[in-house]
Amino acid sequence: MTTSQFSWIFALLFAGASITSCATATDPAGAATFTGTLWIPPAVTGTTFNLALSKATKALRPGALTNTYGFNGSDFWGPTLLVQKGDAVQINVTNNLPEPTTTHWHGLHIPANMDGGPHQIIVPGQTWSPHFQVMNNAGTFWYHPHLHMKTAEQLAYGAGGLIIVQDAEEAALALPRTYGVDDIPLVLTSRRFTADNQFDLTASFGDVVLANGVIDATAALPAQVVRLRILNAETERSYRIGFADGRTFQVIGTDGGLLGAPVPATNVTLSVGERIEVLVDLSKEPVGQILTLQAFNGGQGAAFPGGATETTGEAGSLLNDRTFDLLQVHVVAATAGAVTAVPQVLVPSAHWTTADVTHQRTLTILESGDGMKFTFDGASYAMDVINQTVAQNAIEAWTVQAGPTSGHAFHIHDVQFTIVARSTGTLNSWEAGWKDTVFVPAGESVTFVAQFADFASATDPFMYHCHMTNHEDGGLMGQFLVQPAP
Ligand SMILES: [Cu+2]
Repeated sequence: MTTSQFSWIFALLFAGASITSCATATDPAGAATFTGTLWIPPAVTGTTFNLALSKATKALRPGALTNTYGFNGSDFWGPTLLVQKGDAVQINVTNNLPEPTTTHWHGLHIPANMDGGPHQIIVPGQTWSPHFQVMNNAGTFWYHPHLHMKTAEQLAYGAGGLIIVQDAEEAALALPRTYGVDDIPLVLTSRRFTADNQFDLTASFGDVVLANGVIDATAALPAQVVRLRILNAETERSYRIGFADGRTFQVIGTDGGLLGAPVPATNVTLSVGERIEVLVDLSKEPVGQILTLQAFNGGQGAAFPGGATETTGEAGSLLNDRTFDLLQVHVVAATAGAVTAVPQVLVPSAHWTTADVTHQRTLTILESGDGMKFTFDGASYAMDVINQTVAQNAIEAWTVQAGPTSGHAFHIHDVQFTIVARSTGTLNSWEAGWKDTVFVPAGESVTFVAQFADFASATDPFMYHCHMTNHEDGGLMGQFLVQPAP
């Protein structure tokens, strides 16, 4: 299906919805609010993809346009790459910015020199053309800049996009999978605005929610089982996502793909870089019904990212320590062939356990200085230093220990892992799924197990880092080589 067909279907949906009143989302600033329509990034298919990153402007608030970045002419964010497991793909990434960038394929299991980390720099005017086989299972992944010390800024301007991997196992399930209709991408972030409507890049926590780049977003969703693919694309904030009416939804997938079976939940916490797929049953909702997806971030305490009480300054936000709206859903008529039941069984996986482990290591996050300086074991990121060396095919347990005052969203490239332990002894039920990013709360540790198979290089490292982009840019990143098996 082409992009224009997607847009056309979505336009029809909205035309049929007769939306007369869209109460605006919470606006704690008390400023004028818009009635936004959730933008669905165009989906592109095939095996050769062209991405061009350029400066743009977007009308986000009354008055001056906001300076943004976007791929392929978008005024914020980029197209969704829809790829098939097993396909050999090439992606031509052209940098039209006046500064260097990189494009990292977050969560994909690919060679280090195709990964788009800090070493694969694309200078202005240049096109970088990585190629790789899609080996991941069906799931929701994403691409974003990874240039050292520029990741937070370039991502904040809007340089990012989703990657949806499809495979035969997912296709065989009775799941909603019509992109933009009953299979909805939802990219959550927030921004603070300066008086002249520009993103305030000194703020680690925004004052205004952007859902797919839209303020006060509303979405017309059909009265049937609907799938949301949610990405936390924040700088630092976590989201405790649930519905205002407390309804139960089903978690069906995590970072690396589908769970073995749906897990019922009324709220799920997503830290920066994490994805989750959920099914929401709207089949019994009357057309015209309005639901609100919210972040239940109040009362979580100062160690929760976004839980501090201050409203101004670098760590302050008007959204801190409160419940706020993410998306308003307007229920419209069901589509033909609607999914009306949640499958009982999804995709069983054989997960790693501690019994499989051939090597273990511990990373300790140290806090120092003015409270914004974090390192792994005292070593700030350096492009020419290899911090860890892993033997190809090793099955390793990594324990990440957070310091006493700040939690971190730990992300490792190359692999999908299984979380086997938290120091609190409590794992959330949906954490049984494949993961590439995990929140490590202040003072706690998390242990995961992964196999470092397929790709090795004596020269090209993979990254591990905190995905809170300001922490990452501040040096909370390391790199590892996977040494070829002898
Ligand atoms: Cu961090």
